[in-house]
Amino acid sequence: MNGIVRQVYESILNFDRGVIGKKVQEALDAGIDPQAILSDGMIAAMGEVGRRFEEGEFFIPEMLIAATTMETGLAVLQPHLTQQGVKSAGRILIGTVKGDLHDVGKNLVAMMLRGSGFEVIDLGVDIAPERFVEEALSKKPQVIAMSALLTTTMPSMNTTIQALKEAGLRSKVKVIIGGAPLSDSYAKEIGADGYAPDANRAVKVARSLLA
Ligand code: B12
Repeated sequence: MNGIVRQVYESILNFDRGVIGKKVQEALDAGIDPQAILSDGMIAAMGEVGRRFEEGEFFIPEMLIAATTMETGLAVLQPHLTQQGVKSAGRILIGTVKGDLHDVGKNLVAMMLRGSGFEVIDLGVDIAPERFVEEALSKKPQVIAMSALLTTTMPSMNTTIQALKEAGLRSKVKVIIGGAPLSDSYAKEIGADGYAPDANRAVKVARSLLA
């Protein structure tokens, strides 16, 4: 890993919110690809945070502060990841499902979608199926995007799809899903229209569904 990218990675593992923005800027100034700063520096560090949590070296507070450190770095990276001034490609409603508070990945997906010209309405975290339905009725999105990071909250995606059907909305919106424990086969199983393993591919899937 490049030296400065390594420092970005380490500032997340050291919870160094005061330093990460500077390190990201240094990496950008050195001409390093923003995507590499994101995946090799930041996303890789969150993977390591997860590993340490599993090993019992990190606890909830460490996961939380690592996530805020990543968000601080992302704020500096954001303008470089997204293209500006593209016309609206469609309206997307996004949220993390009921019972789930993880939002770093969702925020990244929302950011990339916005930067690619979509109008994104971010409902936040812990969004119940009824709330997705209510918001879909009033905001009339073309796409509903759901995020889940826990195996225990994944089933809420299925419940939401059923609720959309009951409300007569299923044929009017495309549903895309994502989050670390999910897969293409799970998307098929619950009848979602698309799945993507990362934010870049989320943009591609949304584009192809609306093409
Ligand atoms: C940070 C973190 C937390 C923070 C979250 C803070 C926040 N604001 O988000 C806090 C401390 C709150 C937390 C709490 C818990 N966590 Co946690 N957490 C993590 C950690 C370390 C990182 C997640 C992250 O931010 N990753 C970085 C982002 C960029 O990646 P991502 O979320 O996967 O998103 C990408 C893709 O998945 C995709 N994507 C994501 N969403 C969407 C949506 C769509 C539509 C699409 C197309 C794509 C897409 O694109 C994103 C960008 O590339 C993970 C470990 C890991 N390796 O994932 C554990 C992890 C997810 N947590 C875990 C657990 C167990 C918990 C707790 C239950 C712990 C506890 N005992 O209380 C609680 C649950 C709280 C709750 N109700 O939600 C487990 C889950 C195990 C499982 N399989 O269910 C993990 C895997 C850790 C582990 N290895 O054990 N956690």
